[in-house]
Amino acid sequence: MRLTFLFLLLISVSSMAQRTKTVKIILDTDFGNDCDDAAALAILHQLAYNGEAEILATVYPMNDDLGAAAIDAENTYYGKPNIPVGTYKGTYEYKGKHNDFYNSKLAALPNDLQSGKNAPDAVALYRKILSTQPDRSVTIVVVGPQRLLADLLQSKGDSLSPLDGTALVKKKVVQLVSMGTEYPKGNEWNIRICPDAAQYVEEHWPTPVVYSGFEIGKAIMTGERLITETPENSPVRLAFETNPQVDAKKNRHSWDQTAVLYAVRGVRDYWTLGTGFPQIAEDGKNSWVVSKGNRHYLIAKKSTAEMKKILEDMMVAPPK
Ligand SMILES: [Ca+2]
Ligand SMILES: [Ca+2]
Repeated sequence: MRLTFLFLLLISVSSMAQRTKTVKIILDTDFGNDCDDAAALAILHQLAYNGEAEILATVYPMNDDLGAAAIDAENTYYGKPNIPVGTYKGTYEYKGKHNDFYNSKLAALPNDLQSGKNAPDAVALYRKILSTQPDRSVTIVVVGPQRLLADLLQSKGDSLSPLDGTALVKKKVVQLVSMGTEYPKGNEWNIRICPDAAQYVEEHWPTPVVYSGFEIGKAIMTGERLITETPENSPVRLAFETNPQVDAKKNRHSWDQTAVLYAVRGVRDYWTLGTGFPQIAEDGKNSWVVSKGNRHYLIAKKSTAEMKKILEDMMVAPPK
């Protein structure tokens, strides 16, 4: 009797392990200012090849016309030229310079968008995609400033959905993963250049939020294998070759890749989760308050060498 029970238990555990749930992702990325965005999108494509992720859309929060074309070029390189790309059409003045370290180079690779002028408004695209998805099914990963998310929450019901933005997010989104803040305190770029949006999102976002803090990606240097293991037209390689912030070995911190990896795979044995919430000041500085709730931060568990291998294997993997 006991043996039968054990046998059944083993069968059910092994079928649970085999069952892979495809995570529906919208990636919100400030492509161009740092090369980790290009690497994060590459990783997301590899996770999509595995069946671990489905890329519903990619959106660009900056007010220039290069980013959307560069994102479309990388999606095209990975064989997915029709993934929708939305771009910011507003006039917010970010509190930090957004550099074009590689967007013009990537925008020159094959892509049919060519310019943000040909891309839909990103908030409208968010509303359109969310309105067509099953309830509580979409994970949003933001690896840039949170302008679009704050605008989405404050959007009104329209022909795409009668729900206002906050109600639409509450109905359709299961989780927000944010590369932002620093634990236990800091002055992280994505928050600092658009602090009012980050404050609004932290206070009003109606689902659980997991922050992959500055310290998580900072510890993991990746990129050096791109030079020897990928072709010259790889958009990820181009981004790392062009970005002046890489180190002598062409490595850069893995801020955005870690957020994407968590969004798709969860904690695994990579991380554990702390619970609390970030207090975000008007100037974007943050400190974390440890308490109960539905805001979390990643805590590193696996060694940085092991994390580097996991991330870099996917950064250099070819298109399928
Ligand atoms: Ca396209
Ligand atoms: Ca970024």
